[in-house]
Amino acid sequence: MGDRIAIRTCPLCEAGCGLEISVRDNTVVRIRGDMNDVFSKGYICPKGSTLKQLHEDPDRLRQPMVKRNGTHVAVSWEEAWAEVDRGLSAVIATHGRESVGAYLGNPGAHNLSAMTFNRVVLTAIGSRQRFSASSVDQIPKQVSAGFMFGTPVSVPVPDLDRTDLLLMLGANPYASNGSLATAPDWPGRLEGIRARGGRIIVVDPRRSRTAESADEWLAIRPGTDALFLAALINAVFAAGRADVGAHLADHINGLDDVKHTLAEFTPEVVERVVGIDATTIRRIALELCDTAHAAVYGRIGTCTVSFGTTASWLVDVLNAVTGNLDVVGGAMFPLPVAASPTTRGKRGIGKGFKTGRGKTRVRGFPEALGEYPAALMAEEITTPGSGQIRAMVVLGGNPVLSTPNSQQLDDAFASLDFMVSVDIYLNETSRLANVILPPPSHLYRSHYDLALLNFGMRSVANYSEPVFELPPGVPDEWEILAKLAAIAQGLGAGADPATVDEVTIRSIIEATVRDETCVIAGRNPDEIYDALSGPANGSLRGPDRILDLTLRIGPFGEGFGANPEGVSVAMLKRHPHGVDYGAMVPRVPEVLRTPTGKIELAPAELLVDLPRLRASLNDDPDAMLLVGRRHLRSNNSWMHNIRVLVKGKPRCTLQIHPDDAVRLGVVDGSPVRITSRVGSVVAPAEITDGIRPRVVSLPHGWGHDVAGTRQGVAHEFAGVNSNVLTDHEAIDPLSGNAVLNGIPVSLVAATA
Ligand SMILES: Nc1nc2c(c(=O)[nH]1)N[C@H]1C(S)=C(S)[C@@H](COP(=O)(O)OP(=O)(O)OC[C@H]3O[C@@H](n4cnc5c(=O)[nH]c(N)nc54)[C@H](O)[C@@H]3O)O[C@H]1N2
Ligand SMILES: Nc1nc2c(c(=O)[nH]1)N[C@H]1C(S)=C(S)[C@@H](COP(=O)(O)OP(=O)(O)OC[C@H]3O[C@@H](n4cnc5c(=O)[nH]c(N)nc54)[C@H](O)[C@@H]3O)O[C@H]1N2
Ligand code: SF4
Ligand SMILES: [Mo]
Repeated sequence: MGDRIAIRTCPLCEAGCGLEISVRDNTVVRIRGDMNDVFSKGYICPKGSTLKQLHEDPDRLRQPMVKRNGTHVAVSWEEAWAEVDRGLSAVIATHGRESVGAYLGNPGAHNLSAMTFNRVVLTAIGSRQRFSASSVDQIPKQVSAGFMFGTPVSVPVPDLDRTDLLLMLGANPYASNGSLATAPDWPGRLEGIRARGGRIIVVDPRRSRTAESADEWLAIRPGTDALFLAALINAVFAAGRADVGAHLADHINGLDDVKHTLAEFTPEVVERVVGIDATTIRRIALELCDTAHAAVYGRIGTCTVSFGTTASWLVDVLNAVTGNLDVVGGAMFPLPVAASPTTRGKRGIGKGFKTGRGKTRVRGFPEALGEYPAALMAEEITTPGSGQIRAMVVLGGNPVLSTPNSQQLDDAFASLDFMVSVDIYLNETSRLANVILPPPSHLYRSHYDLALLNFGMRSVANYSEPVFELPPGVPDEWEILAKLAAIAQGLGAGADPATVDEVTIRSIIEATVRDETCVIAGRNPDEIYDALSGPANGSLRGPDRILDLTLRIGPFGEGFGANPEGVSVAMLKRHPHGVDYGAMVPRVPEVLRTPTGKIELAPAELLVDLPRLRASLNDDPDAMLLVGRRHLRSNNSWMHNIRVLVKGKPRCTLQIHPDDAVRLGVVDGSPVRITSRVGSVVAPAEITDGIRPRVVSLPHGWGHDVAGTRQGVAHEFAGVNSNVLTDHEAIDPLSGNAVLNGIPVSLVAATA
């Protein structure tokens, strides 16, 4: 029998590459890049093909696990649900709904079930104790975008394919494949900039692979990007070159405020702490003004730092004042195909964005995007009092490795009355759960990148059908989430996920037809329901049905008859390689959702942190600081059980400059003890001049040698957990994001 070819989008990272999967006798024989994918055109990284190994990994859970006498045993779904019902109901009955916390992990952003049903679980739990990987990642960018442009997904992305100068801070797309700027083959797109005679400047304390391939590498001191950006903006004003462009002139507030509030941050004032000289800062400021198509882009190294929100804000201010915001080849607003906050509602104006609608129980830290800082999860669990978290629901996350002060969180989770993890592995976090509910392998699920395409460099849409049909009795991930929601709501272990699905879609339809700006405003909800659910539309259910609605009311949507050629799930099924509606287009003012209908260049909510920025000018430039890094063959903490991805040279090493190594008496490969305010680990030294002196780098997502997990390969290549060192007290005050880069540490040579 010949091989069957299945086409699907890779769910592992933000690049969203098209995969061509050859299947023979219900087995994957090969995975390669889909040459016909409208966006990725055959590009794939080494992780993409390992969906086969992930699918076949014997350690990947196929059955629910329940902890009995301290060890996890496989049980039937019925037993697992009964256990969840007992555990959750008891905590809710005794301590109330506020005592149930939830943590949502990163893979949920790449997962259609999670994108559509995680919120159903949260609503059913009905507690404000919500945490997610967002606050160890991108929430600063969402907060700054929210205040500037009106929604937390109004994030400008660099128009890589048409820019001639890219200033990139704290990102290493050669390893990460890009983030909050969705496009496959970032490396190829960067090489394209240079091939057309453009320039790339990389700002990074490490000479990353991306820095190596750039025209210029600026080895900034960790945590000082906000000062660097402030000085660049200052220099643009000082040169009399600030010009937002005629296209923005009528749509912007706060230009003078920016000029005045940043007047003190001259290149000469910041150079000592930032570690980049004033002449270079002034030169780059002018280059950004002089180049017709230039873009500034910042990612992890500008977000997961003490001034994450300020740096994220200043990236867009710099784009604006150099005339590069919302222009081709600059930083542009994506136009996602599925309806999103930037396309829904009234065009050009909105309610705007707020934080602080709630405060954490223990220290009164303000909410952002409906959640609290992951760094503060532990204290909410361990501090007694009304509202203390006594149960946790963890959805596709591994916070014991991924969030600050891991040991503290590990202890806190261990002290809970009840914990449930929806996870494919028994790992460092799920080992602490009373019940683990495993979704099926990714190849059993449909897919659409509902979240990441909000940041797409082109308006593309790809829908993937499941590669394999789910065996009977095995629930899809959305069914697990729907049932968990039903149980949290008090409907019991016998509740039917289909009922939750029905209630959910009905309420989404009701809200949609009530929205007078929507293409289906005022339509009969039953008619819309039938159009989505009927046999003529493939009898869609679950996430596919919600997706179909979202696509059909989007800017390119079928509109329930309004635009018969438009996009829908059915239409995308006819186009397995995706549909491409083109490159980004200028979107101001239509994209804005601020109450003024203008871009707010100097929101009061962001200016409040400037005194702290000023104070940081006095920081000791000689302090030893720890930063992280990513590797192309890792994916945060959870792909280390795939042997082809971890074999070879050990990767969990401490990169250290030769001068520091000599001073400490450390040779290549010898163990170094790294100690921070909260913890201490030992890792082998990797001596390299590709790092700034007085900076060391350790990757995150390692430390797989804890007891009680079931990840044989990861255990063999354990490494150490860098988040034992990161400090839960170090939080960006504007967003609640954890500081994961620029951690003060001390080093000593350890004995082997
Ligand atoms: N020091 C330091 N720490 C960091 C970072 C850093 O740069 N430095 N980066 C941070 C960033 S950017 C992020 S996003 C976070 C990530 O933080 P987390 O999301 O908490 O961690 P992951 O390692 O992504 O863990 C994902 C979990 O989901 C499970 N999983 C995988 N696929 C699925 C699925 O389809 N369904 C379900 N239900 N589960 C699944 C995996 O087994 C794993 O347990 O880590 C952060 N931590
Ligand atoms: N292979 C692989 N791909 C991934 C992931 C993965 O774990 N592995 N994770 C995915 C996720 S969840 C995310 S969020 C994205 C992240 O994507 P990126 O933002 O590209 O993340 P990194 O590759 O960690 O690159 C961050 C860079 O910032 C530098 N840096 C550290 N501190 C500072 C600082 O203070 N200032 C400046 N300017 N630079 C600093 C680091 O040295 C590092 O080179 O990657 C995604 N893609
Ligand atoms: S770059 Fe990302 S999406 Fe593309 S194959 Fe690799 S892991 Fe998958
Ligand atoms: Mo992330």
